[in-house]
Amino acid sequence: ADRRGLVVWFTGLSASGKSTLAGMLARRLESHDSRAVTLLDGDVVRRFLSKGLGFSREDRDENIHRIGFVASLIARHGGIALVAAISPYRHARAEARRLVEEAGGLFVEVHVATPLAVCAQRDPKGLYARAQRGEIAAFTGVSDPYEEPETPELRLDTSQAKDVDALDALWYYLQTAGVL
Ligand code: GGZ
Repeated sequence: ADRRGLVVWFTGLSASGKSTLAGMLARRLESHDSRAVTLLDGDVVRRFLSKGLGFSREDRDENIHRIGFVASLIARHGGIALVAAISPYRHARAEARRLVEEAGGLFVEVHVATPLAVCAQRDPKGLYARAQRGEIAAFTGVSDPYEEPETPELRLDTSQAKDVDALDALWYYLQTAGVL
């Protein structure tokens, strides 16, 4: 297996299952891999590292740039970073990949491709309902863009599989790709 630093970057809509999968992967890695695992969850990052940033294109790009930078530092030192952020813009994801690869890390982009209708149906925080009523401007998938990855390393749809099965598919990918 490859002992280089590793970044697994989960991109997808709000409520697509990014944080759940990243959290499950973190727990599995902690019992199977000696490397330190850092979880960078958009929700948490926005309370600390990106406090004060909003959801304009400029602010989202800044948020992704910061997360990509931190992930690249972790990768440089041989660690594992798991990122869960909508990261709706292709060019910002590509830049994060470049930062990580320049730091000698491996970058695995996972598109959590749960359909919008399913995410909006789940609506755990009521954000889709509020966005549909026009109470939240620029909400991804409703009134703001999401640029789908064209060639992600892996695509997972959590409406088609139980979370644990999606995790198994991801685990299988990471092992067969030789990154673990
Ligand atoms: C998208 C929003 C918005 C808007 C608040 N658009 O599902 P959540 O609630 O818990 O996670 C979402 C989070 C998105 O932050 P990210 O850092 O992942 O976004 S980005 O990568 O685009 O920078 C959602 C909540 O914040 N949220 N307003 N307008 N999501």
